Amino acid sequence: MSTINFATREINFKIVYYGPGLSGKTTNLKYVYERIPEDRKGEMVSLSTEDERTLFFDFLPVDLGEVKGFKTRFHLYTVPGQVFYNASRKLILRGVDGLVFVADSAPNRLRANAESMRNLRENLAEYGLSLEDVPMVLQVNKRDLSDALPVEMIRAVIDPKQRYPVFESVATRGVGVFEPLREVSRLVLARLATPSEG
Ligand SMILES: Nc1nc2c(ncn2[C@@H]2O[C@H](COP(=O)(O)OP(=O)(O)O)[C@@H](O)[C@H]2O)c(=O)[nH]1
Ligand SMILES: [Mg+2]
Repeated sequence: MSTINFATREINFKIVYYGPGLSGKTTNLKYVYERIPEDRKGEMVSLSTEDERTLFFDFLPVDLGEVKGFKTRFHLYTVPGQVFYNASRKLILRGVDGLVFVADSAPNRLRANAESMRNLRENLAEYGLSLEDVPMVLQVNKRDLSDALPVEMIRAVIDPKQRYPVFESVATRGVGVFEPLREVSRLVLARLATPSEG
């Protein structure tokens, strides 16, 4: 749910990077953060749990401009992927406006991708939301692995109805990192413009 700050004339949007542990969510956020000019971003905040970190920061996109005289500020979050941090994952989804689901191309993570998507659905349900309520894009990461599974095989387990835009990436090299972010931002703004279609 976007929030409006009348004092700064900004609309705030919350984008959450979801997906199984070690799929590359933190790598994505760090890459994006590095690429944003100093004067357009806030601090990168890291909340440490035992061995995984929740990261977030906010920024003002250069290219998305204004909505009805308001600047847009995007808040990007990653969630801890491991099973026992579900309370943190659930909390981070509160007020989410858009999702980037980062899937792992490694063959031994196929099941983890599917489980993470199911977990996402369950956690959204606790807020009375379904996947249809929140714009989402899929980012199939680690395409550089020599044994990377075909994208369609991964999609078959996380998006069998082929509802979501799919992007391939190598987050460690910054390849395909901005495209999914740009698309989910576009979808989130489009929803704001036509809330009745939500
Ligand atoms: N080969 C390869 N490794 C990656 C890629 N993206 C991330 N990694 C590595 O995967 C590991 C987990 O990444 P991380 O961003 O911490 O995953 P997270 O748990 O989803 O936040 C790290 O060692 C990353 O360097 C990628 O595109 N290709
Ligand atoms: Mg991480």
